[in-house]
Amino acid sequence: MTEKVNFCQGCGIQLQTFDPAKEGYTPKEDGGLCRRCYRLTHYGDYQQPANPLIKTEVLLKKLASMDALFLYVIDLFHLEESMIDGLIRHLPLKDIIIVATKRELLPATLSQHKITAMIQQRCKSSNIFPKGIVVVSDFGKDGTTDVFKAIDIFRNNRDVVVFGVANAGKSTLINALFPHRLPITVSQFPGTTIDLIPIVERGYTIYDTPGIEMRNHFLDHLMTDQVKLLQPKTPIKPIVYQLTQKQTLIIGQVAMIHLDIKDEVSAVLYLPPGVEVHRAKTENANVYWEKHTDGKVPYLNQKHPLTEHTWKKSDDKVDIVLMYIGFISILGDCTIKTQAIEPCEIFVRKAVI
Ligand SMILES: Nc1nc2c(ncn2[C@@H]2O[C@H](COP(=O)(O)OP(=O)(O)OP(=O)(O)O)[C@@H](O)[C@H]2O)c(=O)[nH]1
Ligand SMILES: [Mg+2]
Repeated sequence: MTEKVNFCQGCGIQLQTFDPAKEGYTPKEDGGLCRRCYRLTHYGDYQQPANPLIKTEVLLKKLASMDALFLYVIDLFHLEESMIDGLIRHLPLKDIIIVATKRELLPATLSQHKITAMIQQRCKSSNIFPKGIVVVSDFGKDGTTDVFKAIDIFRNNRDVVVFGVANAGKSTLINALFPHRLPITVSQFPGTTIDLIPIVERGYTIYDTPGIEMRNHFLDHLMTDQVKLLQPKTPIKPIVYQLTQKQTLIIGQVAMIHLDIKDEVSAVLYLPPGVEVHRAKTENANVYWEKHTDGKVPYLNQKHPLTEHTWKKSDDKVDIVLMYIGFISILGDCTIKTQAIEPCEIFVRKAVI
């Protein structure tokens, strides 16, 4: 007789009742959730899995072997962080629909047309040509009809795979699509879903999948409270600075952005409300950095060295992207030099808003 294997309905891990120290433990044989999901859901108590159960390469290979419609979930506020390097190489010839989440975090004045164009342009530069783009908002609740419509048009009798980087909002989206089901566990921490979760609904199977990790995740270097502060739940209120001469924006304890301004520059900050920004004359910035940044949000649990970069400003309006934090739009003539502690990646792109 073969033993029945149960899987956690929150994260997809195989359940076991014999070793509380190991992953997938549940005290009850038929409990729907592992202890990690139970504690996360009921007490907000996060425990990082010891190892990702499925390594990214293995996961991508598995996805490549599936004949399915692929819903690629991207986080609109973290568009760049949502892009998967070499996606088309990993998943060649797949039918892909982009589902862009967290729309409500961006300004309400940004039109649907502009958002779609921005996604299309970013995808094109990575050779991704999706069959369709659906924009959802408000934890997936606003936009489910459009997601189902896209599935119905492009599924062609196949199953559906929901994939994307960690924290993009894949599980939240699936919970919004099927609100009558026991919810899949979601959290502010990357790596919540740890194995494929098949959901049979509407005559097909839709799979939730673990986040694809292409890089060292900045959030993994932060204390728990910091991770929460960087995950906005309500629209971002842009903050505008009019700047002249040599000015530096100091972002928490992670980065300095030095602007050498010709005439006048406007800097629009799209950052989560908890992020602490200090503005200083560039000549005073290093002193402030040395003496006053301790404990400024975001801060890391360890000291890290600063890396420096000078950027060529190709357009009049560019965004300085602080990966996993937010971005700063710069309009006007200036040179940009950035200094950031190592896990905090920065780069400059053509402005998206
Ligand atoms: N503001 C906002 N936050 C969202 C939205 N959708 C998801 N989130 C938040 O994003 C975080 C990650 O959501 P998850 O659904 O767990 O993301 P995931 O892609 O399943 O992540 P992994 O399982 O780690 O790969 C959580 O804090 C969610 O509350 C949204 O539409 N708006
Ligand atoms: Mg998930």
